[in-house]
Amino acid sequence: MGETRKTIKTTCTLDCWDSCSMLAEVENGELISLKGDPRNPVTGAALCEKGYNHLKMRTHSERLTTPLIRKEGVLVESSWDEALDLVASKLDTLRKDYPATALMHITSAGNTGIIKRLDQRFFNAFGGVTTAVGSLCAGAGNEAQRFDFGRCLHHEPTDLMNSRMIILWGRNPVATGQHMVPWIKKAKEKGAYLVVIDPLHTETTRLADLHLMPRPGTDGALALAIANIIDNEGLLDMEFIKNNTLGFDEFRKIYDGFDPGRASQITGIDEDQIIDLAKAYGTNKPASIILGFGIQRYSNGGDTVRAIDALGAITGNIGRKGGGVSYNNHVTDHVFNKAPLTAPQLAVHKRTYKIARLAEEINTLNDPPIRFIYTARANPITQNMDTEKVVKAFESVDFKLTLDMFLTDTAKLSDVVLPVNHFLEEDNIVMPPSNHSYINYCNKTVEPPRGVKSELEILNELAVRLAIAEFPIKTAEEWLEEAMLPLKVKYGIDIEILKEAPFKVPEVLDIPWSDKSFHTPSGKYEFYSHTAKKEGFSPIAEYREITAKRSEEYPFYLLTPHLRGSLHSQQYVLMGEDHTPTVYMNDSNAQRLGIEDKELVHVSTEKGKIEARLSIDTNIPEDRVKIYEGWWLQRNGGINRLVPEVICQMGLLAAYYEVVCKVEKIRV
Ligand SMILES: Nc1nc2c(c(=O)[nH]1)N[C@H]1C(S)=C(S)[C@@H](COP(=O)(O)OP(=O)(O)OC[C@H]3O[C@@H](n4cnc5c(=O)[nH]c(N)nc54)[C@H](O)[C@@H]3O)O[C@H]1N2
Ligand SMILES: Nc1nc2c(c(=O)[nH]1)N[C@H]1C(S)=C(S)[C@@H](COP(=O)(O)OP(=O)(O)OC[C@H]3O[C@@H](n4cnc5c(=O)[nH]c(N)nc54)[C@H](O)[C@@H]3O)O[C@H]1N2
Ligand code: SF4
Ligand SMILES: [Mo]
Repeated sequence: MGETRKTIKTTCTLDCWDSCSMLAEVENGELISLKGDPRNPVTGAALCEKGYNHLKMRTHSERLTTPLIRKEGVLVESSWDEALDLVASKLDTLRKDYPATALMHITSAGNTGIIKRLDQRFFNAFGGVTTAVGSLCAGAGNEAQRFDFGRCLHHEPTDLMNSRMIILWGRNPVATGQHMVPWIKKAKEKGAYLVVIDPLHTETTRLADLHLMPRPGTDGALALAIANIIDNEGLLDMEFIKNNTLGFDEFRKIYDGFDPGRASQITGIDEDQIIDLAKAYGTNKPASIILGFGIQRYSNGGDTVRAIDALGAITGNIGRKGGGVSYNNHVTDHVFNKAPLTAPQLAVHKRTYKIARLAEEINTLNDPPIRFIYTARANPITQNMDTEKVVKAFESVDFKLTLDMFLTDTAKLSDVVLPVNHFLEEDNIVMPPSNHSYINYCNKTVEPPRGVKSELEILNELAVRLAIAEFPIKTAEEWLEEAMLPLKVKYGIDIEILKEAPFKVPEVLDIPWSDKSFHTPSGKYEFYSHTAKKEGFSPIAEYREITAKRSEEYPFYLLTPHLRGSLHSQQYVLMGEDHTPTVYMNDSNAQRLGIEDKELVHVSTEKGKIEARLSIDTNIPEDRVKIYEGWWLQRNGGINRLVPEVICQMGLLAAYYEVVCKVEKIRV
């Protein structure tokens, strides 16, 4: 046998801001190492810890390699034929007895590659099932920027080199998308002033020249006060406002009510600091605002993003090198044709459910009720709100099928579990995420473990068993080629070229909105959005208090942000058996409650109670505590037991951080 060491181009498919271009070293069919592909200048040669950990995840001893079927209450190993025959017969019965909408399709972003959308085609061809609307993630901000700009466009991190000031607002890139960090550091070396606005100390706030800590969910008031001060100081860019925006006078009426004193009362930030920040933002141009998703996980989240967008517009920072209000990046419509993968025209029936109210929807959907839940690339038992209610709702449904690599909390509650490929074991394409505009091919690097199938193979086998003609049997490559046809026709980029190297999406302006041609109905930046009004929202950004109020009984805001070492619940499997969450609390609170560091405590909300281990953190303000999300319920985690199903209407977003709690010593 000859020498077979190869370097194969692939891409991290985790739902991260970065979607790193990767290179895999493969020797004699074994994966030896992973590294970043420097041909993508934004993500470069280094991966994050989770990226390198894909090697361990792929070969983890807990990885599922056999289908499981529930028999007499217990999940037992089965053959593929038995499992697929069972699933096919359940699907067949369902379509005979009900409209196909008796099936609920739950997917999330366990893998961001486009081939995964094929299950939409499958279910549309099956008859049209109950599908999700709304968001667990970024939905409110996406809608906000649709109202303001027409769509979301993100400056590339390389553009931070042109910024004199950077405001990271509710985003923690050191933990959640680290490839922005070198550019932030370089910008600082060039003299940029870095402000971080976050109610918690984080890995990122350590880099800040100024860290402001608003009370959770109050940033809208802060932004309106900044607008007020900028106006009073004569720092408005009237030329930009006049030429490129709609509805400024209405917006002015809103921010007139927010003087620094009022904003200070609402946010808990010193008046002087608010004034200094406003003056700094109004004078240091260009200034870039980089918004995170943390900022909008509240019932007022959409309006918060709209109020902050407006700061970019009143100072003329929009469409400018080194400026902008960057949030998300929707740049690929013209190079990607979803239609072959999703085929919405095939659906005979249509019904939607709000993903942020999953349990409520399962419980109340009728005519037909939900009889079958199909979950892929998602772990709703751990990640959706109000775990207890979700568990009960799942238990009430006749048949649950989960496709995953691990026996997650959701898989564990299912009737059939099918083990699927790791992304390194299959072909796929990943569209640009927020941080850059490169499309990346994921070449299959190695064979999957024996006993594992790709999702496409599973869908193919079910389509044959159910004789679904509109789900023709094709390879991943064939489907991908169809979806990428615009790229080939318009730019001559065929799949073989894409397989070789990261490819920058053509016709994307280096600086978003530099042509001042906004995608709103008026073609202008819209402080006042008729579209928002038509859709039932305030036409202008306004500030409303969140519904969660601290009280004597529940004295703390509970923040549950993302952990650096895991993508949601996914890499917690590397942490061993004990998933008792850590709750971070200020030392004076701990003293008052008579709790020692590392002691077990109860954390409770109106929804539920969990056990957690206390970690004293002097940096946390007295009115809030922090627990990272993602800990597995089956291992004593499950922090969403504490979180009620509160929703932000804009984007139908799960308002995860809108909750108050208490912490108590466990008395034995
Ligand atoms: N390591 C790791 N990386 C990830 C993920 C992960 O789970 N782990 N998840 C990925 C996904 S799906 C997403 S959506 C992104 C999210 O990426 P980010 O938006 O960076 O992360 P979040 O943890 O949602 O929130 C960011 C920050 O917002 C702060 N925050 C909370 N409430 C408020 C508020 O009221 N005002 C302000 N100003 N700030 C607030 C939090 O304290 C937190 O530090 O990360 C992606 N990357
Ligand atoms: N309290 C609280 N809860 C939160 C958040 C928060 O900040 N606080 N953040 C929310 C956010 S932003 C998000 S995006 C959601 C994420 O919610 P989910 O996407 O449900 O969370 P993950 O834990 O990433 O689950 C993805 C699952 O997909 C599996 N998987 C990976 N690749 C594949 C594949 O190719 N095929 C299949 N079939 N499965 C695969 C993984 O093993 C994993 O079990 O969580 C939300 N939940
Ligand atoms: S998780 Fe994000 S930063 Fe880490 S390797 Fe994957 S894409 Fe890159
Ligand atoms: Mo997310």
